[in-house]
Amino acid sequence: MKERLQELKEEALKKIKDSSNLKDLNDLRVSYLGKKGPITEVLRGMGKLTAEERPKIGALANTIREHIADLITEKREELEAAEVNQKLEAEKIDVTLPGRPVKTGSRHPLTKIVEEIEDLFIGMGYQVAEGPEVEKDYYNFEALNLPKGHPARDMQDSFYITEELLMRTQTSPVQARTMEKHEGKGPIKIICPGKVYRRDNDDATHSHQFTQIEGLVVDENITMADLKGTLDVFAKKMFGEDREIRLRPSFFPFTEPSVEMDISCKICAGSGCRICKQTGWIEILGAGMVHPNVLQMSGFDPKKYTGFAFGMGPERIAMLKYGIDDIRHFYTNDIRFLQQFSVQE
Ligand code: 2NL
Repeated sequence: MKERLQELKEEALKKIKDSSNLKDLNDLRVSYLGKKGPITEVLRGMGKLTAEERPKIGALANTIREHIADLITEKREELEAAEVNQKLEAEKIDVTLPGRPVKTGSRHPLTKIVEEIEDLFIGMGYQVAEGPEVEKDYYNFEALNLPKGHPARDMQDSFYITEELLMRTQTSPVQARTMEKHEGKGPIKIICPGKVYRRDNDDATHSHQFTQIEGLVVDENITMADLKGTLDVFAKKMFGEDREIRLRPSFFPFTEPSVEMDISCKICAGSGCRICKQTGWIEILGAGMVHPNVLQMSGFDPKKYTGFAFGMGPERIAMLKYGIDDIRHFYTNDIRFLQQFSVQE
């Protein structure tokens, strides 16, 4: 029996020594030290021993058991340490490697132009006003001196939602709403940026959805000279102090008189080129004195109050300023296009 125990001990020690992972080691622990293990098995046969031998064998069995348990613990610590080291080795990071660049976005060129124009007018005491893109026929047309059946309504084929609701075709309804809110009392000095919608086929210069910025000033004694002075400041701040402006007579149903404003062409300095179509001038915006009917309909007394208004397309402004040849670049989000405007701010 003593020999059998010694044999078991040798066998166990060898197996522990050879075990290469924690699972095998645990299996060994269960098999040698467990209730169904070979040592327990040997002890079960102790009944056949003499009273003298019995405690000796018992003591030996216990010593062997403890020895095996100690060795398993020792081996486990060794294997655990090896596992940690292996993990550390495998997950080692080189802190001297350069970091991955963080991709930052940038403001959209159109957003930049709109904000630049907003800032410019805020600097002249204007407030920014916004309104709904789904608009009542009344504010989009009626209140702007475009009654039902007016031929100019065809000029801007619209997306109608119901008889009385449409996608706004201009930002003027925001101005009409603002005037109505003022209940006939001036002054009003606002600019209204936002998306507008027209039933157009998209091409290099047309889009069914685009951006507009309109301005409106209503007060006593506002004249065409105020309009011209304001637009001159705008043109020079936006395109350069060396630019000239000129006003040409035009027509809009909501202004009388109406004008279109050109700026002098910088590319050819007036001598004629492709951009200015050989004229030396580039059309920038439309404007005029607010039509008395428009003032009246929004609750202002046209005998007491006058006003001027203007409207421009930021896409067109940006295209001229940056030499962009296709309006669709603004909406298709080609990263190569957008990144050109991504300067550090
Ligand atoms: C253009 C022309 C214009 C206006 C917009 C306006 C608004 C009110 C009253 C009177 Cl509430 N006028 N807006 C006036 C003249 C021209 O836009 O070519 N835009 C791109």
